Order: sequence, then structure tokens, then C-alpha cells
Amino acid sequence: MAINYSERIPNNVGLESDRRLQRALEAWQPEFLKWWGEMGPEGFQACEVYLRTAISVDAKGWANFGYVKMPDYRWGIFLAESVPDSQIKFGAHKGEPVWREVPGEHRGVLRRLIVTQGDTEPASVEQQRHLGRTCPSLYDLRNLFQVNVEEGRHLWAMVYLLHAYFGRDGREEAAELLRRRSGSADNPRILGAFNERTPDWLSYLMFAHFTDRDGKYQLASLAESGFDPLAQTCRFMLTEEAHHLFVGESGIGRVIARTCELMKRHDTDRVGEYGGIDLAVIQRYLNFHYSVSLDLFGSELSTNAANYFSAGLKGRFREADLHDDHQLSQSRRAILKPRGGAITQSEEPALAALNETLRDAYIADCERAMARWNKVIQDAGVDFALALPHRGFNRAIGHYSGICITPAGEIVSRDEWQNRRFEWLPSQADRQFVASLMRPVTEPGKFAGWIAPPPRGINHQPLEFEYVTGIPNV
Ligand code: BYC
Ligand code: FE
Ligand code: FE
Repeated sequence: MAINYSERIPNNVGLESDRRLQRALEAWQPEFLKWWGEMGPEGFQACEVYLRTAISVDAKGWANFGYVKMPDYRWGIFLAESVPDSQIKFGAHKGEPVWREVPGEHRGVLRRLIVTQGDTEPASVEQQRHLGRTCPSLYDLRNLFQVNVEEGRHLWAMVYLLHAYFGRDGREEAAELLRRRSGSADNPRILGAFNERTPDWLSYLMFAHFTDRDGKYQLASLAESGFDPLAQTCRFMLTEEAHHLFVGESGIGRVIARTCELMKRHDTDRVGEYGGIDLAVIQRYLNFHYSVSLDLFGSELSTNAANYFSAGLKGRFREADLHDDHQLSQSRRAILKPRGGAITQSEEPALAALNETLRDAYIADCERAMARWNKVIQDAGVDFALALPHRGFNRAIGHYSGICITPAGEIVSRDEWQNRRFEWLPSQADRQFVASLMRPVTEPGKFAGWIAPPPRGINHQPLEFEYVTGIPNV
């Protein structure tokens, strides 16, 4: 079947005039649609969803709202505009012109970075495919689907790079991206957090807040890349990421607001019997999603990270704002390390510690969001504060893995950890309780009792707007 490219695949990469790329995408697109049908939002493929579609990168083109059936969504390929005469900003090639083609010596490493990034996108869609059935409102359902189609588009963005710049092995990797499955025993997704289950909406909102936020920091680092097509692609992806973070942060904020309202009304901190989620349960969910997301930054000391930077492939967060030599060959920095039963500081080469440096920026961002959530609690007149656990808590990657650290940052014995872990992480009972609240609310303008309504609708529409129509009876 021939494809009308600019209509079917909105793009600013000159797809119309690139026969080789057309052929590759023409073969891949039906596989993508098949994957979307099997692994995309379950039970809602025939609904009309009020979605935003990007049809170009300028201010007017990237936010077109209208009803679309998800399988008909126009997954486009967009690069942010290239800056003329740009130079590589860091590493051994600093000051040289950016690459418009893949530098031969870094081909394998670059492909691996693109594949790792690309793999997370369909993984998240797979993790979220069951959630539609238990949506707390049409507003939230629409936001879920918006995030899902955009993660689909992020997959397209990485597949475009693989097809356009990596020849046959790029095409093979692009096909594999549709074959791995989140949580599969034989063919799992690449990174840990993307094989975890997202069984309920509290997990999902935490995921959008904490795990999509890793996306923000990783994409921002790749947006500094000396390989210009990758940088341009990631810059445009970041504009979409902002909405995913909004969904997470505002969603959790609304859960907190509802809980506080029930606490005040019934003068209790146990709001379960009134259909709310205790702040203690929210804290345990938060501990889980935060720690799993911290793992996504990799080991504290990593030769991979040092090599990515020195090679000019992956920079630091907002590289241009940093005032140093952008090569880090002599610099050192202090990092925390567990040693002999204590967590102590140690001076390490800054180049090897780049994963930790990016994780620091992420943690600071999470702290800022945490302060906004705590303001919601305070404003409600409730005496409680949520907190981020220690960075070593519940880690599976890096030098804290295998060490039992409490949220307060205390190293404890394995026995104590086992005995107390459900003070800190969601228990079976927590998950069952949250699951019991997950009843679909699909009447326009109505919201489930465990989450407060948002202050306003989408794209100036009222809250009662029918954001998704044609919902099957469940
Ligand atoms: N799980 O030197 P190390 C997003 C592996 S999220 C499993 O410590 P490195 C999104 C690592 O691959 C953003 N394995 O790590 C969010 C390596 O394997 P090999 C995604 C892990 O390489 C929500 C070994 O352990 N983008 O977009 O310095 C919804 C030792 O590695 C994990 C990116 O990640 C883990 N957590 O850094 C939708 C950007 N961590 O080589 C989307 C691209 C490490 O020994 N990726 N390993 O086989 C990277 O920059 C790097 O691969 C990482 C790891 C930062 C992930
Ligand atoms: Fe994404
Ligand atoms: Fe995202």
C-alpha cells in the first residue's frame, strides 16, 4: 500500500524526496500499527479521542486539537530547527562542527544510545495499556491516551534516526523495538523501570512524574549531542515531555488534595473507608517509583558515561550554562559512597561520575515538585510532609545495589530490611486497596472519589467536555 507521506506521516525531514527512507518506513509502519493494535490502549481503539497532533514544529503547527481514533493518529517525524554553523559543545571534539552524519568511529555506541532511548517509548505504552478500563474521568483518560500516542511518536523519532542513518543494522534494531515486551521473561525491555508493572492509576501518575522525568533529563543530555539529527530530534521531544510531567505532577497533586480534604472533613488520617488514599500509602508508592527511576541514571561511576561525553555523543544537562572546560579531563567531584557500614563522601573523576551529576539535577527537580505537593498539604491545614527517600534506598543499579538502606539513609541489616520493607514500599494490602478504588468514571465532568478535579480542562474546554466518545460498555 502506497503512503501519501506528508498527509500520513507529517514531517519536516523531507520524507517526500527520500526514497530509501520511504521504503524503510513503509515496511516498518504496518508492523508499528500491528504492535499498536496488540499492545496499545486496550479496548479503546475505536473511540474518538480529543487529541493534540503535531503537524509541524512551529508554534501553530505543533498543537492541533481534534477528535481522532488512536490507530488513525498521525505519528509524525519532527526535528527542532537546526542551528546553522553549530559546533560540538563538549568532549574531545569540542569546537568542531556538529556531525550531520554518523561518525564512523562512534557508530556502535551511538546506535546503542538511540536504541536504549527508543526502547523506553513503546515499553511505557505496553505498561499502561490496561489503564483505560479504570479511568477516574474522561479528562484523565484523554490525558493518558495523549501521553500514549506521544510515546508512540517518540518511538517513531528514534526509528527515523535508525532508518535514516544506520542502514541495515538500524532497520534490524527498529524491528526489534517492536518485538521486545515490557515484563517479558524471554525478551524484556532494556531498562529496569520499563519492565515493572503499572497496575493502577496511582502507579501511573507516579510513573509519569518520576519516570517520564528521567526522560526529560536523558533527552536534554542527548539534545546536546554532537550528532545533530539526534540533538534536533530530542529537542522537539522535550516539548511533548512537558505535558507528560504535567500529567504526573498535577495528577498526584490532585490525589493529595482529595486525601487532605477527606482528612479534614472526617478528622482522621485514615481516609480509606471514605474512598481516599492515605498519605502514608502515597508516600510508599512514591518511594518505589522514585527509587526505580533513580536506577535509570546508571552507575554512579561509569566508563560508558565518560565515553559518551568524551566522544561528544551525550552531554550534560544544559551544557552551555556550565562554566568549565566542557572536557572534564582533570576535574573531580565529591560523591556519596557506601563503605564499611556507612555512607561517606569520596572524590572521584568528574568524567566517570557524569551519571551521578545528571541524577543530582534530577533529584533537585524532584525536590522542587515535592515542595509544591507539600504546599498543597499545608494549604489544606494538614500537618504532614511527604519526603523523597535517600538516594541509596531500594536501588538495584550502581554502588547502592545489594545494600539495605532506609528512606532516611541508614544502612540496616538484611533482616531488618525484610521485616520493615512494607513500612517503606507498597505492600500487597496497599496495592489491593488502591486497586479496589479503581472503578471507571466515564460520565463527562465526573471524577472518581480518590482524586480531586483539575482546576481547568484541556485546550480551554470545560471540565464537562466529552474528551473521549464512543466508550464501550464495560
Ligand atoms: N536497568 O555504566 P552503567 C524515557 C545497564 S526515559 C537495566 O551503569 P550507563 C521515558 C547499562 O545499560 C529515558 N540496565 O550505565 C520515560 C549497562 O549495560 P551494558 C531513557 C541498566 O551505560 C517514560 C550496564 O547496566 N533514555 O525516555 O552509564 C516513558 C552498566 O551500565 C540500567 C535513556 O536512558 C537500568 N536501570 O548508563 C517513556 C538514554 N542502568 O552496556 C519514555 C540513553 C544501567 O553493560 N541511555 N543499566 O550491557 C543511556 O544514556 C544509558 O544507557 C543509561 C545507563 C543512562 C541508561
Ligand atoms: Fe517519550
Ligand atoms: Fe514521556
